[in-house]
Amino acid sequence: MYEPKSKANLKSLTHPLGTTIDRFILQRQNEFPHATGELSQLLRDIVLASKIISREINRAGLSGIEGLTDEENVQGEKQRMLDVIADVRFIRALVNGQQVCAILSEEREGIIETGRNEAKYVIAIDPLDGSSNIDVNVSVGTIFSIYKRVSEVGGPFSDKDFLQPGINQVAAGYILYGSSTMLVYTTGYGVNGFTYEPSLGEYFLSHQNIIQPEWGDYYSINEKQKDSFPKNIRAFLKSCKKKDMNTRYVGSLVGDFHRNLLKGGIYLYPSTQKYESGKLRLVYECNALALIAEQANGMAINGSERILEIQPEWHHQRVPFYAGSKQLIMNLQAF
Ligand code: P6P
Repeated sequence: MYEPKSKANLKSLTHPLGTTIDRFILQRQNEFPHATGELSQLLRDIVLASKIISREINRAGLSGIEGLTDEENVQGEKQRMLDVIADVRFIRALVNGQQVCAILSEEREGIIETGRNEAKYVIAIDPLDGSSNIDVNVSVGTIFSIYKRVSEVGGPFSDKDFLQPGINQVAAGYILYGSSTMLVYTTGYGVNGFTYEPSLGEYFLSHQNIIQPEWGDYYSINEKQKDSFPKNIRAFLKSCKKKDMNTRYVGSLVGDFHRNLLKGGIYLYPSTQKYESGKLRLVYECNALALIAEQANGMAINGSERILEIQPEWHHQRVPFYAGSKQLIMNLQAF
């Protein structure tokens, strides 16, 4: 057995950074004596699909799959080939993994039954958010949200399984396909980030126990429709300008959210003339990011209430979304 020269060596040998995501998931599962391993397997299914999507995205320009299909999705948005590929890959991995009884996807109007009625979880997913950025090589992301079903295990899923407030999520997170591919997730006990090493096909722990800075110098918003923003939002934006804060908006929610999570900042998508209830989706975009934000000591509101406490009425429901550094959100609330 290797005998390190000093304690310090041992420490460097056992430093948690470098732990693979599989080992991390297992370590966390072992902390819960009653854990059956089903949630761990579900997380591994997401990891698998994300590796496949990462590869597809990184070669999109070469394989001619960055373009548009001639289909529209439930959002009324033109579907891109990679939207469809990501949707199919995640659904296939989740169905084969057998840990969910139903799947809600941004790309599909209806909920997908997996035929696994014995499974106790359901998952809501935005397979590829911001995909219009792919052909200009800007980061895009997958967002996922996992709930314990409220319908009876063994029976069919119910719509109610997907209409739970975000506070009920058992796990949530995102994959950011950026300069590197990162997976960031929480099971309610802190937020951890893993960086993908394609040459090894492994994710390694790279950002342990992420805490969002209480302040930040970035605000992320598309001001094109500022004249139709609510008055308090316009007043808040004016105060940001007065403080000479930086505007950073890549037009990809996961990219903007992740930068603000690490550096401090606030992402805003208010109600606008075009999107009266805001553009972002509560169930498979805002709830997952709101749980990450709060678990990292940040905040996420719809203007008046915690995102996580909103009772969803519809699976594709839109809400105004303000998420980021605690002090910035509290300043916004003061307006
Ligand atoms: P706008 C991408 O379509 C998206 O859903 C988010 O990823 C992004 O933050 C937002 O919409 C961009 O919307 O209206 O600024 O183009």
